[in-house]
Amino acid sequence: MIIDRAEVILTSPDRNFVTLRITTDDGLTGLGDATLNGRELAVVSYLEEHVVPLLIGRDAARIEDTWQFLYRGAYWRRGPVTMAAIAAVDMALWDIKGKAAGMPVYQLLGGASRDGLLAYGHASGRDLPELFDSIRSHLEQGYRAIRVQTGVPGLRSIYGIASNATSEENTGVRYDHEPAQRGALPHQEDWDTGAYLRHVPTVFEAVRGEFGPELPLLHDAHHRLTPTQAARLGRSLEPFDLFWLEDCTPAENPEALRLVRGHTTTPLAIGEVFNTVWDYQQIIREQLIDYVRSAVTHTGGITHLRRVLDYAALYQIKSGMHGPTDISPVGMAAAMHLGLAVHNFGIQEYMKHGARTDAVFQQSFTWRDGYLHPGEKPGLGVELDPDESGKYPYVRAYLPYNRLADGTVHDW
Ligand code: KDG
Ligand code: MG
Repeated sequence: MIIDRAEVILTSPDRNFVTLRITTDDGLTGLGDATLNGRELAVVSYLEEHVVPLLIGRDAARIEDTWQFLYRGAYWRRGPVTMAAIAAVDMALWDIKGKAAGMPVYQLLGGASRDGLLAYGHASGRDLPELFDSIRSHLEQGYRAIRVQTGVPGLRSIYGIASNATSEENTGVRYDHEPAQRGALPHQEDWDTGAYLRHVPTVFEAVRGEFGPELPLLHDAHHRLTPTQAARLGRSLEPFDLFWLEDCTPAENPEALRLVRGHTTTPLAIGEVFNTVWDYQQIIREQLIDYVRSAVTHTGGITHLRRVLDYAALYQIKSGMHGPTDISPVGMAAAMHLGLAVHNFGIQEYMKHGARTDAVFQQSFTWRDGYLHPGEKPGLGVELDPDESGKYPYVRAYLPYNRLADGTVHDW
């Protein structure tokens, strides 16, 4: 199992995806996801220029050693570009190991700890009627847990609200199943924390009134609040029994969560922009969070995220792996295998990809009654169709950003 070839495939079926394909001398292939939303070419270059030459001739079976070699050997450690590149290699090697063993990757990780993975979807609307329709549509699709985002009165467009995204044909703004307006230059959105903090509890009160007390509800604050604002939001949402409040404060300041934690029992989730176990070290040790939000794709692959989750398990902290549409079907499959195997699985984010993406990536996972399962194919269970991927060249696309009413750039 010597690595013979490694190629980076950049394709944009419904959005951009960066995929690494490793081929061994005995003809096995493995896929890894290295998609970094809005910065895709940086990872392509990192892989092509700096990682691929190191892989040729290596033993594909030595996953741990390859991880340590790429991480420690680079001297320049951590960061989203490096860790997405390492993640792609790691996933591809697990895929190959599974195929060589004739087993799905979750079996190699210790076997299934459960029958399926509870998943949540993204409901959103500019106002309550639109939001309720979106929640009903998600329930009809089988979701048993729902993230709730709404427009805020007085703000024209807010990230995470699918229905305020207009079509590419009309506006030149690229819109896909991720509820974001993305474009060849970043789209500017507005933000007003006061208006948001006043509005969100009224939304959850209305949702509980309409859908009852049992439906697990989640909310994402997208890193926009100060510690005191986050504490206030967590407290004001307590009567509505959230499954979690996500990314309440910016990721660079882990101490902020001490203040939040000290004032609210609303469960906290964080980490979709974290890359390593060291980003989590303090907040796990101090028990400042309840859920680890990392994607396999952005946290050094299965090998490293497993390490984060095992550490989290010591403190009764569970997984809540990132799974929006910018995680490719390969990254989603890796998350599903890992989530099925670890004991401290919490919930899996799951947004459906578009039809073009599903044609590029042939997948073997199942979605039944609100639960995901990675399937029983050897490896990760995803194959890439080169004819389909070749139809969709890269399209530059940025995430949006925010400004306050006075023109100040606000936290993401
Ligand atoms: O690339 C950024 C998106 O993946 C992110 O904004 C989506 O916050 C998100 C989520 O929770 O899925
Ligand atoms: Mg998020």
